[in-house]
Amino acid sequence: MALSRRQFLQISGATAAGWAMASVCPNWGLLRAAEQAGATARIVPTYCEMCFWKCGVLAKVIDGTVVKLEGNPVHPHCRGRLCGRGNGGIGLLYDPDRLKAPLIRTGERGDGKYREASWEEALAYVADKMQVIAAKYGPESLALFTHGSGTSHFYPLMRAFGTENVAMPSFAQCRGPRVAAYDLTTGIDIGSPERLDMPNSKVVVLLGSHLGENMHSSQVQDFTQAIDNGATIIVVDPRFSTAAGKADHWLPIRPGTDMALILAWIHLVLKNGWYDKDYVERYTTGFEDIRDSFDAYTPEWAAAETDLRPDVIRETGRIIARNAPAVALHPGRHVTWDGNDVQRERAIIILQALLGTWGRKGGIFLPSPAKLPPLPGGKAFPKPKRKPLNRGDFPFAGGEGVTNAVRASTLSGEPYPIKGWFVSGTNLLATLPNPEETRQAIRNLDLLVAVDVMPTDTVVHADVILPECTYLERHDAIAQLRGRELALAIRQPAVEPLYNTKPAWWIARSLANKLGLGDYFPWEHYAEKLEEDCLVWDVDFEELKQKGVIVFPGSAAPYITATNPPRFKTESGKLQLYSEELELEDFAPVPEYVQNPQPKNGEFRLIYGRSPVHTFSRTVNNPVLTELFAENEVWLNAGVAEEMGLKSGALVRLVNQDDVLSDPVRVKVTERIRTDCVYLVHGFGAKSKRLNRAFGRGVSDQDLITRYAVDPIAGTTGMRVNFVKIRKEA
Ligand SMILES: Nc1nc2c(c(=O)[nH]1)N[C@H]1C(S)=C(S)[C@@H](COP(=O)(O)OP(=O)(O)OC[C@H]3O[C@@H](n4cnc5c(=O)[nH]c(N)nc54)[C@H](O)[C@@H]3O)O[C@H]1N2
Ligand SMILES: Nc1nc2c(c(=O)[nH]1)N[C@H]1C(S)=C(S)[C@@H](COP(=O)(O)OP(=O)(O)OC[C@H]3O[C@@H](n4cnc5c(=O)[nH]c(N)nc54)[C@H](O)[C@@H]3O)O[C@H]1N2
Ligand code: SF4
Ligand SMILES: [Mo]
Repeated sequence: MALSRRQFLQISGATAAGWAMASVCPNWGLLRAAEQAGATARIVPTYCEMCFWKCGVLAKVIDGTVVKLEGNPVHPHCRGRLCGRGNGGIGLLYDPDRLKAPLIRTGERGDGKYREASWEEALAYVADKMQVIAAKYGPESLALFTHGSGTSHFYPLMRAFGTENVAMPSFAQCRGPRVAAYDLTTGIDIGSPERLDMPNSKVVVLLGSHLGENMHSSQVQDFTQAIDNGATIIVVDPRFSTAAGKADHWLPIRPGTDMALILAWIHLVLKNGWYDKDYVERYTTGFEDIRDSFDAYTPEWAAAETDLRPDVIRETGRIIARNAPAVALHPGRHVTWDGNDVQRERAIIILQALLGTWGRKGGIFLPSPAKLPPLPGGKAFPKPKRKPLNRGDFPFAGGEGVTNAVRASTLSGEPYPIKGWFVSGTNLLATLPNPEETRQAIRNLDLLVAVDVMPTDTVVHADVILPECTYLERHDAIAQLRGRELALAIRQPAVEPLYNTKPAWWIARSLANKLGLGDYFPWEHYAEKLEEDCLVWDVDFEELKQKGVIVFPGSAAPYITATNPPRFKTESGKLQLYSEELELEDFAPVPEYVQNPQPKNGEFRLIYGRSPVHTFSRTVNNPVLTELFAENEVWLNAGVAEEMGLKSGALVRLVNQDDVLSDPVRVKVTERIRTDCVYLVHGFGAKSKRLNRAFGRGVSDQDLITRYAVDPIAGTTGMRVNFVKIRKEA
């Protein structure tokens, strides 16, 4: 092999090449000149917010300018290696299009007309409108949409104000079904990072989960190590993903049919007695109730659903079972696919359990049992008079809230109206399915506040824009990292905030003061609170500031032993194969197959995923990262393209089942995708003209996602249920 499989996935290698190309970044020259002049850089450890993996960053600062970002070698989430996006954080810091001052809207919502305001005026405006809404409709009529580190500042502000309506796309459009399924089945979350013991696995199974494009630093390193160790890699994906390129078995499944494959694997494990009898006996409940439920799901049956060969299903099932428990069967992260997502996740967990992988080497390791002393609770929040709407009617929606339920109440006014949205760190128009519904909901609002770093599509609809400084310019909560070991990591400023921007803690506290809620933020500067937290935890704050991360030695207990059993937090204390909780709510207690609609003639299912150098819509204007990947293309199967007379680079538009027409987009003709779907990298197609680099580049998958399938158990939205036709552009 000319290029080892390891090199292909290498994180820093590709990034370094990218950086060399990225002449747009002025700081290379600066760094070189400074180094030649003998200047030494100040190193400030912090953690990354280019995505939510929270890698440890060492920021090199010369003369008040951040010149380079490197991975912190002792940080468990990156082990010294940042991904391309992490390195590209400088591009965010010095992006000339950043939000620079508080803005108050002067034109219509969405037309982008604003005037600059002082912080005093902008915050007074927000506080006043919040109080008007509370007086007229009650404080519950204000909702928070949030993603990322701002949550720890704005959540207490909202609760203090009297509303529990908090909703997160990272639940409802992402991990929600997985959270609900693990909660119902094991009572323990699989964690972020997911606790897969890939470096010790003999088999790694990825359903979707396009690792290598989905670029989470330590996870990609673990996957690479599994490959290097000679683990058998099984990748199930309708597209020949980067991970499929490393796989021993690529299963190009018909989209929307993964449940059939998983059920067939369970069928094989049960029929052939390949399950771990001792493990099932000791650690699970309900085996007798489920054992006959999978009889009908034969490989032949699944083959017809999945378009995979029955012998391939059998062979991969056998490989998985033979190598158990050292099997890392990835539950996925973005799992809102088709609306039956909690049940699909349940099926994965049942298979993990039958193979005895939970708590076993090479499977799923156990979280660090180490405990930190609890932080003092602070002043109690008032109890809202009305029931929060953020869970809708979904019994297992979870505390992170269902975005669509809040949007629905904003649209209908039922059971009570939501009149104000406070949006922090999420670009709802690019993130929630059916953006037209989002725009309509926004029209119903009396107040839309956006806290952001960039003038995104959602931000330019806000009445008041509060510009946050970037993660390289601020403090945030200390990250508690619970992987194999317990660790703490600090977010602290590498440089002072540029322009007239402020950290979220300052914005939340200042607003609280204006609202008479200052008691909930009993400190002057957030650094004081971090220091107090460290006192409670008996951690040396100075050491944390200096090292960036403190790992608690001896805090790991990854595998089941006689003295270290798995501590499932279910009613039975065991892993619940059969779910009585689901049964009580009239849901199937054992996962069942539900057929999803398939494309009609001339249609393709719209599927989407990640570019390794972008994070959703948040990096599409980044000067460094756009140099590496400027716009998305639509992947189209080569055979289909030939039939249609389309060549790579041709301009087309996509039109969906509801006649929504995309902007023009270039075709990428490839053998690497099935004939029944087309693929887009998510996040492109920005409409905000204030994003000079991103405006008009690529197309938005979200605009074409007018349909979504709500999971009846968790209220999350499956978004891979849309079909498009291809229209040639003249
Ligand atoms: N570079 C980068 N990395 C990221 C992120 C980012 O924005 N940028 N975001 C992070 C976040 S928050 C998340 S949640 C994760 C998301 O990343 P994943 O959890 O990996 O997301 P998936 O939707 O599982 O993966 C997309 C893959 O699913 C395939 N696919 C589409 N339909 C089907 C199907 O029906 N069956 C199967 N088996 N495969 C299908 C697509 O072809 C694509 O390869 O990525 C994380 N990592
Ligand atoms: N069609 C489709 N929809 C999806 C997905 C998909 O793949 N396809 N992925 C889903 C998934 S997995 C997830 S997790 C969600 C993610 O959804 P979002 O979190 O909404 O993702 P982004 O588009 O990155 O929006 C992040 C926003 O935060 C802003 N921001 C960045 N840094 C900061 C900061 O430091 N402070 C503040 N205040 N703001 C900041 C950015 O400018 C941007 O406006 O989207 C979901 N929606
Ligand atoms: S995976 Fe990349 S973007 Fe995400 S936190 Fe780590 S370095 Fe930052
Ligand atoms: Mo996500």
